[in-house]
Amino acid sequence: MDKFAIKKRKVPGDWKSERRAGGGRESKPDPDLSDPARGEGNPESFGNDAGGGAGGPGPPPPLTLLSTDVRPVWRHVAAEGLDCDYAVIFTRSEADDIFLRLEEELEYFSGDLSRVQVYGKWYQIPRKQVAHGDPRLTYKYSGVTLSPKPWLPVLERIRERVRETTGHVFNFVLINRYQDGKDHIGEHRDDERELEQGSPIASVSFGASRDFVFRHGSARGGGSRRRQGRLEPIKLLLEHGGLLLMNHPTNVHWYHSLPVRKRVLAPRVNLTFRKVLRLSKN
Ligand SMILES: O=C(O)CCC(=O)C(=O)O
Repeated sequence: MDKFAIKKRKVPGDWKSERRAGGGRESKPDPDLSDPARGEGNPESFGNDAGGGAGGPGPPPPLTLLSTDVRPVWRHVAAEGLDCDYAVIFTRSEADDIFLRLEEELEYFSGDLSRVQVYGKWYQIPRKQVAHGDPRLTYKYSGVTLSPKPWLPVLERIRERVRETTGHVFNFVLINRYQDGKDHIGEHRDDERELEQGSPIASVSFGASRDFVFRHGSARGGGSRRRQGRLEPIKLLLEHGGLLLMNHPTNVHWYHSLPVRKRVLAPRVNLTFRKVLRLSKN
């Protein structure tokens, strides 16, 4: 049974990616993506053919219309209630440069802002975190209220590439830094009330490749649907310079996590661009 589909496709509403994708050939479902037991931290588990500016077949795009020479090869990842698109959108040298700048320029939150509250107890988060965005926005999750720092040029550069590639303009970015494979993020959904309803979340990664796992809400706690094997977890490898676009309603039905991967020794920085509403205080 075809539990989920992974296809190369253009991102809806993206007038540029059709040209850049250079083909739109459908690929077979990749069994690694449905089997979390296989290939822990295995760089082959998503394949790297989308990376480093390598495009699919087809004519080269007119140079005047592009701000970059990378040609994203989009993969559509779909399952019941899950709708995502993934592509590497930065060349290797761009991604290297951006990663260095992020490492030099970001100043992560500390103290109370680096803790979360779970069932009334406070925990230090197993990674570093900071938020940047438009003035006067706030973002509340797990008992913490984040006020974003102002945009930095390197963040605007990434945001602009995301806009060019997807057509979406984001006003807030939550940044997570994982020192190595011991740092992680637990299973959660991005469903905070500050998020504009129906808007996608654009997750861009730099540094070490890491597994990213989606699990359907009904599969949590060993529910019967899981036992029937109908909604298995979906694992993606998020690479250096890659963009995962999580479209609605993914975050309604599916939880995601970045699990521990002890074999990963290098750092990674992930940026989730979001559309945040300005909520009046109540
Ligand atoms: O680092 C990642 O890829 C995941 C980050 C994440 O889940 C989040 O910011 O909500």
